[in-house]
Amino acid sequence: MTLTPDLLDALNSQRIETPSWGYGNSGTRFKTFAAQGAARTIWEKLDDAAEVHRLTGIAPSVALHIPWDEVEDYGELKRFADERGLEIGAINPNVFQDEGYKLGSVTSPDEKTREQATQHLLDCVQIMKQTGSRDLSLWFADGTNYAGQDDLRARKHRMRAALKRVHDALPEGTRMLVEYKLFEPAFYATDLFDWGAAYAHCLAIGDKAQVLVDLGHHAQGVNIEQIVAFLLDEGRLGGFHFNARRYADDDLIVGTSNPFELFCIYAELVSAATSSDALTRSTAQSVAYMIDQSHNIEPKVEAMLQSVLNCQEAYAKALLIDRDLLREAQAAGDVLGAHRVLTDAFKTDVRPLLSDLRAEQGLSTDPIKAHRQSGYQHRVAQERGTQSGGGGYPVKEKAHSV
Ligand code: PSV
Ligand code: MN
Ligand code: MN
Repeated sequence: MTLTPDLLDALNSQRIETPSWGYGNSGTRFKTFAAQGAARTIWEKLDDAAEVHRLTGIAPSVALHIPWDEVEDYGELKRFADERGLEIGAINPNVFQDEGYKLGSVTSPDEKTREQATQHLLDCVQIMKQTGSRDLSLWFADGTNYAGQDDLRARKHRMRAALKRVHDALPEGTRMLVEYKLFEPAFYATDLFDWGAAYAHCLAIGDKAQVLVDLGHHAQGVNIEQIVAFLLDEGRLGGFHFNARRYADDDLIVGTSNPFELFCIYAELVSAATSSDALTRSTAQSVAYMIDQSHNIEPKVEAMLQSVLNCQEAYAKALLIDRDLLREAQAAGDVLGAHRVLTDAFKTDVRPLLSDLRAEQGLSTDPIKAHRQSGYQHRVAQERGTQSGGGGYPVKEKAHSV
């Protein structure tokens, strides 16, 4: 298989954003394992992200989590990122770790708490302006644990009001990505419990609101690629949080337990990007591809490299689908023939192709090997040591994994 100009163009323009919180220590509710050389500050997290980008060439932006990544001067943070060839990606406001959020943040029955949370979201809009970020990425831990604990419709209205207020404060050319999750930390009802709820809010509040699909946030067996296709077609798919899960929101390395799902998702995106429908096409072309993982026992930088490379492989395979043949088989009602067109692409070993791509780009053909040989991990372990806690999620305050 050779790198045709079209393939080369598409693969050259692939982008995957990495999360600051994937570079620091993190854990489950049982324990945070201290990783040697794990980044302790946002500055070190940016250094690690720059290493992932240097080796892969496709991870030039980093998502921030506020206040975990709070700094005095965001202009300085932006300059620091610029110097490393990075951009600041999505801003993720944290409205789930204050004492006051026990009953919810923007949906809390307490008006003062709602105001505090909404104010934090608005502060994050200011941080977007200072860092050049284009996406405000919203995930809420809000929900209830018992039937009758709170009024479900009232909570919906509170969510809508907060989202609307923040939406209307967004600068032109930016957007809000609304993430849903079926459960956890709330166990009876979650305010943004599925894509339909997120979509309904987005439709009601305005054009700058789009849905974010986190692969870990669905019930077992849900067909995520179908949700993706639907939202693309409606012009409301804003972005992804890539990870892999088996049981709940496990936040494992994307493409490890779910390679076929990841491929099918990319297959929908590739198909939508060339759709004859202008809205579907432009939606597909502006999707934010982000990783949301919490590596608990893996070396941080290597885990992130693996994640980015798994996305690159899935995308490359999706680009190889013979679309004409697929359409023919579908039109002829050839059930298994159509399926085989997809699986032929999925089963193709794209590693030689990607190695050629990297050679073209002047990168090392094997980024993981290059990382292992570079001495980076050894150097940061010497410089940063092994810190318990610190960075990433302060786990004792979390209900489960990230
Ligand atoms: C919690 O489930 C979560 O993993 C969400 O996916 C958020 O995107 C992430 O934490 C960061 O706040
Ligand atoms: Mn997420
Ligand atoms: Mn999650």
